[in-house]
Amino acid sequence: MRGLVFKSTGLWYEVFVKEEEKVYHSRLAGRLKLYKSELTNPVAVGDYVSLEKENETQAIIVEIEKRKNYIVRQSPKNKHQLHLLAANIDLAVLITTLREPMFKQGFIDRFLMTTEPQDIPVLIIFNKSDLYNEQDLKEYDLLSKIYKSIGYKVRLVSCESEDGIQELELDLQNKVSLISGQSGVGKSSLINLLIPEAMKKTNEISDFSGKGTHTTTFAEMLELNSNSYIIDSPGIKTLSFNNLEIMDVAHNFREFFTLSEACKFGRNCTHRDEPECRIKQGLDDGSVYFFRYQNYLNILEEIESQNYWERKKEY
Ligand SMILES: Nc1nc2c(ncn2[C@@H]2O[C@H](COP(=O)(O)OP(=O)(O)OP(=O)(O)O)[C@@H](O)[C@H]2O)c(=O)[nH]1
Ligand SMILES: [Mg+2]
Ligand SMILES: [Zn+2]
Repeated sequence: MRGLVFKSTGLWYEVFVKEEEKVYHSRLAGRLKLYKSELTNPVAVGDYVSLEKENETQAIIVEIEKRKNYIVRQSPKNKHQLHLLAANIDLAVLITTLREPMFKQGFIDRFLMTTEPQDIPVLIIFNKSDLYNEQDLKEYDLLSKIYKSIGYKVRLVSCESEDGIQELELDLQNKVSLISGQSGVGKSSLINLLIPEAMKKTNEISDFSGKGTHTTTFAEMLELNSNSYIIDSPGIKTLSFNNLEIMDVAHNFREFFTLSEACKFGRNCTHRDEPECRIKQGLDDGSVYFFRYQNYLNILEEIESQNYWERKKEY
């Protein structure tokens, strides 16, 4: 049987088998468990798998189909491991807000480090527009200008007033979209607006934090309509890049990569102290945004400050 993993709780996977219109509560075959792997979990939401039926409700995952793409993140628990967040997605939706929680300046660019290597289209959403003052709206204008000019889609919405939600819904048609973002930005609120039936369920399965909010703890795929799916995911606390090298970062800043053709050292230029660097020229002539360059330098600095031997050590 072939099935689609739509929910993963670590040990168990909920797998939907289309021919039977049925969900199997599934475990991984022992040989698929990855010992000493750098991945914390071998199967993710969005994966297509082969199942062996155990009984009417349970099955064993015996094979994982080749993925079109996937998103990994450094595991929050072990920095030497990568957490596989989702597979086979058509759009990565990053929800941010300029208000509550406070906007982290480098966060968008850090997030893009997880989607760029796989060329996954990204939609950046600024939520909670109902709370923005004039200053915030100006900041939004600047940020949307920056990211649109680089080739990302940007939207201003409010889950409270529902401004921009209809347009956003159109962006999600006929796709599998992964919704991510820091905790509290409104991922679940958005999903509850788009899929009202999801609300009751979310409240049942989420941890109750005691502050009147529900925190999503597992990734889960939900049906928007017959050909559109969205994946809710747990809030991102921090994004670190133990797994990246300096050149990976340089190549994953989209506009830097394009322009680096004109750097003296071409694709090997780190755009810092090299002579005749097109990116640094761009800072002067306005073709490169300082905001992006600054975030770029911050990521490089973080990677370099990690102890080299610790990074290379066997685990
Ligand atoms: N004012 C305002 N509040 C919002 C908006 N969207 C969400 N909120 C509130 O923000 C809080 C957090 O929303 P959630 O949807 O739970 O956030 P989340 O991103 O799913 O958080 P995690 O599951 O912890 O990652 C809730 O109290 C929401 O009511 C909005 O557009 N405007
Ligand atoms: Mg949530
Ligand atoms: Zn350069």
